[in-house]
Amino acid sequence: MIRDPESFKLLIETIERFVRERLIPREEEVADTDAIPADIVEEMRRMGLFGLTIPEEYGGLGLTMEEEVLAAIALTRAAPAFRSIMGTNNGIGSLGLVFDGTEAQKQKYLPRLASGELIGSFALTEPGSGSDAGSLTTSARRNGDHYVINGTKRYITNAPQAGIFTLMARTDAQSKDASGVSAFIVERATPGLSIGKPDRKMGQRGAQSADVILENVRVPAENVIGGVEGMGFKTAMKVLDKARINIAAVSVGAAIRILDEALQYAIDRRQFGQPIGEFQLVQAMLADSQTELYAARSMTLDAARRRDDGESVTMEAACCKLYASEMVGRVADRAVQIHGGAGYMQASAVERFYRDVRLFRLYEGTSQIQQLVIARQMLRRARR
Ligand code: COS
Repeated sequence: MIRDPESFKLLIETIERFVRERLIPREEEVADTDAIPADIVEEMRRMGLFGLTIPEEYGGLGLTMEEEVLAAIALTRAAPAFRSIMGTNNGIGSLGLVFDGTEAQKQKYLPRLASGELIGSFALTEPGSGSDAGSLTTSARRNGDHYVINGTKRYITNAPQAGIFTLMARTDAQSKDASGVSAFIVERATPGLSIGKPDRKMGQRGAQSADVILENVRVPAENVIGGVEGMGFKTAMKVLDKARINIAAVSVGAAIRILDEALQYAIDRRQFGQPIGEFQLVQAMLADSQTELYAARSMTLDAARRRDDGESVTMEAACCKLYASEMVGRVADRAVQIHGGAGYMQASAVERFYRDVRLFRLYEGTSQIQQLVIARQMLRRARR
């Protein structure tokens, strides 16, 4: 749902200009330094990009899902690392609070997340628990009006920059499954919390992730999200349902950029006396990419609109994440192929995107987890 087409058009045009004039020219610098330049982060803050999805009453723009998808598509025509720095505040790093936080928790943290003063991060995965998120072992033991948290969280996006973590830990030591998990807001400055060295990844340089290590970290009981124990896994799943539509949109945005690069190369590059884009075998790669991109964009917008209409979209979100993240992998592969040897060189944007987009099939649930979620939902709906 687009609430006010006129002002939304202005927002998208502003984002597109920012991407074209400010972000794309700095992509190589980001890849070389593995960081987003401070002046760019400051501009993002001023533009309100950290609070796109945070409700207006807490200082954000309160975008609907359809608006968020269109904004994400516009933003991710630049290297995905740019989107990553504000991605957690608009997604997994704030949604737990937005969905299930108490009013006091929302008042305390959401305005600072919306302004970008604070970076929010989401800590679910552990060394021994990835796809099987319900088996996590980080423990939170109640001690008076505090919990004492011990454990390690792994591959946590924006951990080096984060001011707060939405962190899932086991409050019921007797349980082994999702039922004993609670969600906490843990502040970075809490004694006993430390951050590992930034991970060295295949791609997405500039989007940092790291371990979060908790050694006897004392967190006030009032920081249990929603104030109720045992609801943390459900909070995490609700967060991921929404975030998966966003990753689908991000995949679409990246695919648009990658295909633009391939198309331009097919026009400029001449072999056998003509632009390679005149050859039917190259045209087939362009056409397949365009078709799949259109399909992914259409389904992502459909899921977003359904969500805005109040439908439960667990299955549709997983369908979009699965299809769009696989689609952008194929598009990136063909773009490298169209570039030939030039596409294998680090100077080319498609080489970098080829590595960057590989992550979309892995995080926020692998393709195989999406298949599992889709099939489970199909069976559940059929049995009703
Ligand atoms: N929304 C709300 N509640 C949900 C839910 C959703 N989308 N999905 C599951 N739940 C609830 C279930 O209803 C169940 O509650 P009840 O016991 O009251 O019925 C509870 O959560 C446990 O669900 P389930 O039994 O399906 O959990 P599983 O342990 O089988 O795990 C998967 C389900 C595999 C789907 C889940 O662990 C998952 O998504 N794993 C991937 C994690 C991931 O994406 N990690 C990426 C890192 S985070 S960036």
